[in-house]
Amino acid sequence: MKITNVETIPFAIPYRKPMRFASGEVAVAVHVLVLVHTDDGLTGTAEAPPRPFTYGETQESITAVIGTLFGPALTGLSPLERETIHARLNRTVGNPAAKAAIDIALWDIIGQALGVCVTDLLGGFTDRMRVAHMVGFGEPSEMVAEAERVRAMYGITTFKVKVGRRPADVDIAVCRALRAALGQGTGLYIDGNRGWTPAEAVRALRAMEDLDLQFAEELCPADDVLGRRWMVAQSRIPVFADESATRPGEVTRELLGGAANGVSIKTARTGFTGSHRVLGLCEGLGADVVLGNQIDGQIGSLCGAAFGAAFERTSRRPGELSNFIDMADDLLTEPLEIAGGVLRVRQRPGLGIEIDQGKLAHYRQDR
Ligand code: MUC
Ligand code: MG
Repeated sequence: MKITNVETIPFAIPYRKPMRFASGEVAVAVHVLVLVHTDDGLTGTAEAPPRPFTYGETQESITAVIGTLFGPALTGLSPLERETIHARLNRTVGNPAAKAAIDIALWDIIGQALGVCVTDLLGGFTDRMRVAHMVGFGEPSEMVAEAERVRAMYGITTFKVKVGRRPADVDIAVCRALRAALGQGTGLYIDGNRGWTPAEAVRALRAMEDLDLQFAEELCPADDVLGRRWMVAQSRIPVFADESATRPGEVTRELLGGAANGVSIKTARTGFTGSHRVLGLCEGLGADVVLGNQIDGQIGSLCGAAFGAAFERTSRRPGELSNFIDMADDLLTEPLEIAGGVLRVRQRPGLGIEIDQGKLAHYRQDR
């Protein structure tokens, strides 16, 4: 089996409610559908969500880099030649979401060819993921109402609270209000998206010490090298790295440098192959992980769940798999469903992604 073509289809689907956080805002899912075609008729499918404020990619850059560099470099290779494929992709620096989508689509093809679901192919640990929901910026009362709505509708009982505003008092008030409204049984953790200085982060962490937060993600920029170590050394809750620690080398640097105690793994930026490598590294270094979310649509969330469920370590805590619930629509013929706080993996060959062609025709931006 040979790769014949890597097709990209830009599409845009609005959010009912924009997601706002310290490094940016997402009001419309301006994503790219990536289709890897083969000469025996199998097609692998994935979704690339550009996050310019985090990785510098845009919908146009993803389409261009796949069209001009990645697609031509892979044509004629077997989907099984994974090391060669990654060596060719990595001749170009950066472009994590474009590379990740291609990697995921290749695993989809391999699973289809073998008649095996990708979760079983990767590790087969379980068939479901518990789900954590991300609560974007708002007034304390709005953020509490959002968490209560999501808990009531989907049975989700773990929430990631976006923080990193200045001054930090509004975020501290939000976390306090959430703990009071949701009670002790609810899981809460925070994500600052680099919004605070180390001194601001330490002050905020101290002010929230009684709130039983599970961990705190990316409070300060990675370039605050000494400041981050100073902050972690004083924190009484674990500090996780997200956008500062994507590739294995960065993960090693952040963990061994004492700038983080755990790592967020996101398939939207490291695919399945890179995510598996980061996971093994974390296991070797004895570091905790969380399955994160790049504000993925249903396709990306399905892929995240397929990866997370494959391994014991990624299944330990709920994965961030619910951003899609705030989108006005999506592209799957069979929408994803979260019930009882759980998202189940599709037990079909490959990833089980089936695109609704009518919806794609409606939301695609290239025609
Ligand atoms: C997250 O965990 O940070 C927001 C920005 C981004 O790159 O990902 C999201 C969620
Ligand atoms: Mg984060």
